[in-house]
Amino acid sequence: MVKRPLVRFIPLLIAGFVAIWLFLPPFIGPPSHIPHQGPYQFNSGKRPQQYRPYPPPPRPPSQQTQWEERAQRVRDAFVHAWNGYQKHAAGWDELTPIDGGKVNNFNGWGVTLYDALDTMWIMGLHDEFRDSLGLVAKTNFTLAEGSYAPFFETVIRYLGGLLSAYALSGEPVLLSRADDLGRMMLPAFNTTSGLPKYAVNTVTGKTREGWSSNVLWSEALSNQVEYKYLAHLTGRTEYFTKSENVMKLMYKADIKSGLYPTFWNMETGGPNSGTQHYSVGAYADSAHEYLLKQYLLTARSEPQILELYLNSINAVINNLLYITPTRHLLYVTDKSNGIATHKLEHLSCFFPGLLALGVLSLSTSSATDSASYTERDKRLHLWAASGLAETCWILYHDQKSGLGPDEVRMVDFASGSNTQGNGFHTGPGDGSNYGEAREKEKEGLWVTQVEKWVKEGRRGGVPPGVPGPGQSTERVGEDDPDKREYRALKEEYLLRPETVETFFYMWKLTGESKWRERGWSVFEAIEEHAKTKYGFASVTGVDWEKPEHKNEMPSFFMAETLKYLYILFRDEDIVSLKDWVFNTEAHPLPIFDWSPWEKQEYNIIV
Ligand code: DMJ
Repeated sequence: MVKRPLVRFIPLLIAGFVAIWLFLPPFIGPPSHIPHQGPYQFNSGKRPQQYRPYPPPPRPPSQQTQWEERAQRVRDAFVHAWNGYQKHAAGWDELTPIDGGKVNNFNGWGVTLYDALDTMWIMGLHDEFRDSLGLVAKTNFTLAEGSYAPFFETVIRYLGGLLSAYALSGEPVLLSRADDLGRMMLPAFNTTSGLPKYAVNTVTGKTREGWSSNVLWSEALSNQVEYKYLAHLTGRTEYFTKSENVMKLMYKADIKSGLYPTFWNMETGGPNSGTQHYSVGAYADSAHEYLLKQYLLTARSEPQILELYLNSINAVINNLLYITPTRHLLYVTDKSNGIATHKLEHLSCFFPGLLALGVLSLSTSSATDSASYTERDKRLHLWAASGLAETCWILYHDQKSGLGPDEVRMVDFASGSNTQGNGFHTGPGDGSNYGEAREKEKEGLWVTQVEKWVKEGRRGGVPPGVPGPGQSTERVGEDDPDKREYRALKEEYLLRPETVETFFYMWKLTGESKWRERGWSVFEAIEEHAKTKYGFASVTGVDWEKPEHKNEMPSFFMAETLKYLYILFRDEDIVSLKDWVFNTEAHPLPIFDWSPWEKQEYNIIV
């Protein structure tokens, strides 16, 4: 009997298919350690439609102008720090710059590399960039049982770094890892309210609290630009919905005063009922930032966010801004249960930059912005930005090293009537004339001074606390530190970016060269006092001729401080604010518009 040839091969074919089905998935699916969540849900096959071309890599500085030469000096500093890290700490989180050692303090996945990737691209360090991709490709973001990745830091540094490097270079492995990490961090949102927990074990999905059982405002509201962009790139709905749920809780909280508290309740998703603390510094800072930045990133398609930003920013201006009595230094402080601490943190020096970004990008006549944004807002925000930026600069300029302290206590208007003899008001319970002191203190509220200035005929064209055109605050205090009207509470400079970040935005907004000059003097001070054989070190003793090194080089130095200085000095607008929004770790993400199916899927009402 003659067998038909095809029929003879059927059992063999079936066996072949079964073998492929059994063995191939581990090689083509997501790494097996990632909790398997099924294949991508591209929402009935509708992938994002608006692909933007990757921008051509920026050219390195031409060295034909003084500023291009200065940009080149910053690039050299970056290379010095990178070489030290690569040689002595590759694969570890951070370099210890005094002894050329290494430390794992952010999950042990090499945070410095992730934070530095996009800066390399922007600086035109393509060999360094390419050489780093191998390590990224191999990373699986696992953690041992009992270890946890802090949600906020992991999102802003690792996820933000990957997404930005992807947006700039188009290297697919960066998006692939961003998607892995984004998914592995999602269990943070699995709480009663949906506010994110402090930290996650990326393998088991277990979560844990941080030092506070409350949710900090900055931790709740510093993931939306990353997760929304990731949702846009991958089409995965849950990236959008989980992160947006935090925004919904903010709208629901309906804070009439506009002052959004620092501490939120994990169970209810509303403000915590205990201490009422308001700040733009630690624990709150980047939440302010993400209100405006979300609005801008998604091409102004979510107007509710702009309203929230303006309400909250105006409340900060009305309640947390003060000036000092003689030097008229404008500063932003925090309040606990109505009592101002009169502390100014280096961290808060991002705030004038944020105001400047608002003034630069919002328009009182555009169809989208003008529903909430008024001429008065614009004027007030510009004044506040100029005055606060001036004070942030003064904190550097007054010090012998030229580097700014991490935290200061400002002299307030009540000083003198209720002091310890050193010019500093000591707060409640330290004298019988406390009520009188509180009244005097209120006089120092910036809005009180602005109102007075208006009533008295607007002398000088700008209110107290704001330098007039061409004016600069004098450096003081070499002979007598009390003349400064502040004293340092933390005398260290931790290589932080906030002040030079603000210089960058002020330069873009005003075009006044003083912001570049100031940036240059900060850079020179960093080179002089923070440079070590292996990299750059945080320092202590900013008002000494020779500050002491601390054995740490935080990853944000290469992500933020050097990047902002570099783009401040470049003559070319290499990362235009028309096209890019910087996350809170200075990772630029491209502005995108939700496509019609996304608006429908995510219920974005325009
Ligand atoms: C950075 O990691 C980020 O800017 C964050 O939002 C707060 N501060 C540090 C640097 O100071």
